[in-house]
Amino acid sequence: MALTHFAYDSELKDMLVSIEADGAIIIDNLATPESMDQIARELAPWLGKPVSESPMINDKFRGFQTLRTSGLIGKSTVAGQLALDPTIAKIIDSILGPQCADYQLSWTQAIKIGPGEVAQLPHRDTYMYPFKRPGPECFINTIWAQSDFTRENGATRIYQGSHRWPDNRTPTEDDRYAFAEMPKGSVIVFLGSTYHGGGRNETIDSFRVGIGLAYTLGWLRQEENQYLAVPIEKARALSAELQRLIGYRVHDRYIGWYEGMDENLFRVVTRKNYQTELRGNALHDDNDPDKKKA
Ligand SMILES: O=C(O)CCC(=O)C(=O)O
Repeated sequence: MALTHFAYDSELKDMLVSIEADGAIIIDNLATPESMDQIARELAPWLGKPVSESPMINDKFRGFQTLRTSGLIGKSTVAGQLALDPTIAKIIDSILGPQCADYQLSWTQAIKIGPGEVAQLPHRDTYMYPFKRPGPECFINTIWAQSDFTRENGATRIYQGSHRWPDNRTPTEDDRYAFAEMPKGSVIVFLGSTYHGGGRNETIDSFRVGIGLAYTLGWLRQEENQYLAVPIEKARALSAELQRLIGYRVHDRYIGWYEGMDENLFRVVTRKNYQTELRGNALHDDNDPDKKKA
C-alpha cells in the first residue's frame, strides 16, 4: 500500500491518525525548491566529493555508493530552518510530548545515494534505546527530499505498520514495503520504531539526496553529539530557539545544568504532568509473562 501524502496545510489530527496507522507519512512540498537548492549549495563542500572521499565511513550499513555528511546545523542555515519547521514541530510535540517536557534534535545527516547502491538493511532508529516495543515513541525521523525521491533512485523504503511489531519481529523477504516517492521539498516523517531503509539506486546517473533530521526526548542522550558536531562558535551564532533544540538548555529544571549557567536556561517550557510509559526491553523485562513461563 502506498504511503499517505498530505498537503503542507493539512489538519494535524489527520496526519497523526495516519502516522499512528502506518508509522509514517509524507508531507508534500513543505519546503520550497529554492531552499532545497540553497541547502545543496551549502553542503556542496561535503556532498560534492566523490564517494571514495565521503566525510563519513562507507560500510555495509551506510552503503558503498552513498555519500554522507552530518553536523548539519553547523554546516547549513537551511538545515536549521527545516529543523524548526512549525508543521514538523506540532507533529513531534504531539507524539514525543507525553514522554518529556520538551524534545530535542538527535541526529542530522545528508544522505546522497548514488547509482548502483544496493538497498540498505531495514532497521529501526530506536535500536540503541532499550525500550520495549510496541510502546510510546522516543524518536522521530524526518527525511527531506533535496532531490526528487523515486523508486528507481533510492527512495526510502518503509515497512508500514512495523512500529507495532514486537521486539523479536524483524522484516522478512515476504514483508512488503512502500517507497517514499516524493518531489523535491517534500518530507517523510516516520516513527523511530518503524522499520525502514534507504532504497536501491538502479539508475546510471541519478543521485537521491535526503536531509535527515531526527528528534528525541529531552531527557534521553542524543544520537549525534551536537555539542561536538556543531563547532562552539557556530552554536553561539544560532538563534536561541535552535540552540535549545540542539541541546543548550535544561530539561525540566534538572537535566543538563552546570555551575555558572545562564539562569534563563531554566525558563524552558515545562510540560505539566508528563509521564512516560516507556519500559525496558522485553529481553530485560522481569514483568514479561512470557519470560516468566520460560
Ligand atoms: O536514506 C534513507 O532513505 C534512509 C537512511 C537511513 O535510514 C539510515 O542511514 O539510517
